[in-house]
Amino acid sequence: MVERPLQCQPERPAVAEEPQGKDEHDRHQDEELSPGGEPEPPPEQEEAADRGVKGSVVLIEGVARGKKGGGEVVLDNHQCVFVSHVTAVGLKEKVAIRNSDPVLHNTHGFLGTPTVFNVALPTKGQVIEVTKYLKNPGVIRVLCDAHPHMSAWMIVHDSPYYAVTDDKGAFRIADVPPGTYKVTMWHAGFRPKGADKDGRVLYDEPKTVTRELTVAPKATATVDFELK
Ligand SMILES: [Cu+2]
Repeated sequence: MVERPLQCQPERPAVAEEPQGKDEHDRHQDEELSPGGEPEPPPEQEEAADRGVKGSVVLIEGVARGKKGGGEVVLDNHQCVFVSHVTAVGLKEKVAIRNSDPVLHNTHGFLGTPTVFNVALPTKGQVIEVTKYLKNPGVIRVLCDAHPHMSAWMIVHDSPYYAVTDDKGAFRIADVPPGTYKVTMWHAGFRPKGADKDGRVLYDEPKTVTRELTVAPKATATVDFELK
């Protein structure tokens, strides 16, 4: 089997012959398209048909007791994007970075300005655990030092009571001890605001919405958030 080297650039489709009857305007449009057709929407703007928002993080604050965190996140460098674009993890839960590509990725996490972890993964299939570097809760911005277009978010929470919304914008957090809590929804921000010096699209500031929620013993409580 021969693998083509992965270039981490949007590739142009191979064109055997010049299409007939196209004017310059059409040709220019073709160049804007990715090989699969329409460019994908940026992950910050993913929205389901019923307007559910994927990739928001829901955090229950101040839960000092309850379940043990058994979560595990593997942040994959796959075809030159981070999978998943938004992840969440509890302190002391396991976090690893994987490279599924035959190119060097350098995964670099920042909590504000300081670096939290910075790992080079030159080899396909390589996995490096970074759990020990995650010492504080917060929102980690993850970038690739080798590829300016790669970015992701990793939210580190102080308890195992968190969730990332699914394709429909839904979430579920199990085994919450009865009580009244603040529940915060975090979203990366979705209004494009230009680009940084490396050409990354920048969005407005991440958004948070906090609600109060009471969980009765052995009952299911629901909470809705709206992004505006
Ligand atoms: Cu990379």
